[in-house]
Amino acid sequence: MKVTVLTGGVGGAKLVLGLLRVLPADAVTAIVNTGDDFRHIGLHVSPDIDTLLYTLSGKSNLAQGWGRADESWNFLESLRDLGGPDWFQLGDRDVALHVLRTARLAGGEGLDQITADIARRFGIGATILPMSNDRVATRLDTDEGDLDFQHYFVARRCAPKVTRIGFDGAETARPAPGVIAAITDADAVLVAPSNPFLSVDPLLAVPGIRAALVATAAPVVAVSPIIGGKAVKGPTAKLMEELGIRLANASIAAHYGDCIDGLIIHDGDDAPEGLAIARTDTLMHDDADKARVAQVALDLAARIAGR
Ligand code: FO1
Repeated sequence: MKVTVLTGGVGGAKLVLGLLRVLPADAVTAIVNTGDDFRHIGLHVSPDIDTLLYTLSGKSNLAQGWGRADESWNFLESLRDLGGPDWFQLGDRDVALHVLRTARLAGGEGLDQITADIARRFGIGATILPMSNDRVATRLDTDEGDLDFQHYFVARRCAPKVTRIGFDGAETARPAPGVIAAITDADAVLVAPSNPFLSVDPLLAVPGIRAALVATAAPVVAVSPIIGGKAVKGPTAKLMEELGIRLANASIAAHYGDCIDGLIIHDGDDAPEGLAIARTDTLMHDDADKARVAQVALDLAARIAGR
């Protein structure tokens, strides 16, 4: 049984963690959004990859939702004292990963190779693939002008009103090695309950990924990010309203269209027509919740495949 997950940040990492409780690690591949990546004080930051690396290795700062647990902030304090930017916080332990990644990229290695090495060092058995080794940058047209993702998300706390989302570089980006095969050769493909517009759309914008989802013989099951008629965290609800999209599972199903065959929805929420549905409590608080949501998604995939 091989399962591939398309994922963004925290919500996706929880689903992958759940899968690792019900499947052997070598059966799981995560294809990760890199549209949030940017350069900050000369360092290459890959937030969604790092959220997955830290979550799967038990190093993540759960309270903060990003970065490492057990962190210290000497680098940031010194940077601030020197007049450097402190709006984007890099902890001391986190900086080590950023310095190494940046140096290895400058030496000509691919983000995929570097990520695989760090995953191995962290003792992670699952395969973690960036969606692309090429630069794809999520940008937002807002009432405050054109913003890159981190300036919108962190510096401006998602306050600007968004009129359009674009993915710079996507047209010419190539899927990272192994990405298309991971979709084509999987027994099931899951789309994590990450923000469909900010975290999953960058993946779908990389030429070949959407087509692979449509063409794969594997059932493709998305987990809806809507819980109790609301978006559980982050800017999803505000963004959907600004883009004129109703906050409903029907909108999520319509947005993914023929990319998905099934949708996992939260108990009591609206059930879109025209695709296979399974219900569960999709709020993933503890490890048992994560395993349950993962299992419900796998069961729906098996039902769609007639297994
Ligand atoms: N998010 C914040 O809200 N504030 C930060 O200062 C911040 C720093 C940061 C450093 C490294 C990293 O990998 C992630 C970081 N994040 C921070 C999270 C990140 O901006 C977003 O959560 C993701 O891009 C959205 O998935």
